[in-house]
Amino acid sequence: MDIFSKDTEEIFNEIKKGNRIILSRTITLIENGNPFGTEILKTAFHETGKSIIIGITGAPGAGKSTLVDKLTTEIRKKGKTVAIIAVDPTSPFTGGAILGDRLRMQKHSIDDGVFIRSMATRGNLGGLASSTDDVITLLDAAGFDYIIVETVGVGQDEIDIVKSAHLSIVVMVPGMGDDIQAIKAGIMEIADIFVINKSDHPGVEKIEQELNFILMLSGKPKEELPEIIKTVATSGKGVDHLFNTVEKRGKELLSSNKYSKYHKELLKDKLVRHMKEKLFEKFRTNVGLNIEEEVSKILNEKKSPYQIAEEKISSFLEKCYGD
Ligand SMILES: Nc1nc2c(ncn2[C@@H]2O[C@H](COP(=O)(O)OP(=O)(O)OP(=O)(O)O)[C@@H](O)[C@H]2O)c(=O)[nH]1
Ligand SMILES: [Mg+2]
Repeated sequence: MDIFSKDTEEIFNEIKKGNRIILSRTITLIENGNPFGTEILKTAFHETGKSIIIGITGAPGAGKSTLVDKLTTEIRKKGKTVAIIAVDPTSPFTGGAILGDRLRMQKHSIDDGVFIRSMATRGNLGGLASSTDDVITLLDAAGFDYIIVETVGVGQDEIDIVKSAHLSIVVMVPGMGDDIQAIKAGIMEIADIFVINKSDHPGVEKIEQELNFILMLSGKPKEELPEIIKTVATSGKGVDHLFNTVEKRGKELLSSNKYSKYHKELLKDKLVRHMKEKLFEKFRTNVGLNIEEEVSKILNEKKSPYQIAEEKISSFLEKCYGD
């Protein structure tokens, strides 16, 4: 089906009916910054605000996908649907995983209640966090009960992505040593749950102590600190506890006015981000901006970024208003 020959209502209806091909194509449009993707989002938007969005982040190979796979099984047992987005994966969704993992994920991929998608668009002008956020919007409107976003590492993009989740899970593994110090900035404030995965490996107590110590430094009362859950994702040990926590938080969220508060906060971010991006895009095309060229002017012609920014903005405004 040629998606461009349909109107946005028709497309969105297909998506709601569970047409996965149309859903995937729409996600591609959003990823590519195609304006038709935005048109579909405009139609879909009024049906958002119902999904529980879970962000899961951690070092490469920490076991995130294996955990997501196990959580998916638990979610499906409750008859709920789930969409999974693996953002910029270091390897295909099941990671460098053994064949067993791949087979397990295949089980989910033929399940109508599960939708899995990888996104690897780092470097796009709009930014990875921003296109991921729009894809979450679409999946929410599509009617998934849970949306799980898996990201690797803890850079600014990941923090931004995890920020647009209701519940953020940070996965660690024993033997991380000093890494725990390195990741504390930024991620500590946004984590709701810490998972110590691979707790079949030595060094679990050490990492737990370090984590507790760092959390204590925040000065928050104990009940406000994120929970620490130990798991062995491969065998499923501890995953039931993790799922119960996730489900409990999800139910609390949906039954309290917290959801609408969260939703409002996320909307503020979305609105500002969208305006910034649209404005910048207009500006960029209007003045024919070539970032590389401007940077070489700074380096070779002794121009400053401040001067160039001012000049470009003045010329943009002149073109807009003829001042
Ligand atoms: N021993 C042990 N191995 C595990 C555990 N969890 C995951 N693994 C293995 O660790 C490897 C990486 O697991 P993934 O689930 O792909 O990890 P990931 O964090 O998604 O990896 P990337 O997406 O590539 O960053 C696989 O071989 C898993 O089978 C665990 O609890 N214990
Ligand atoms: Mg993975």
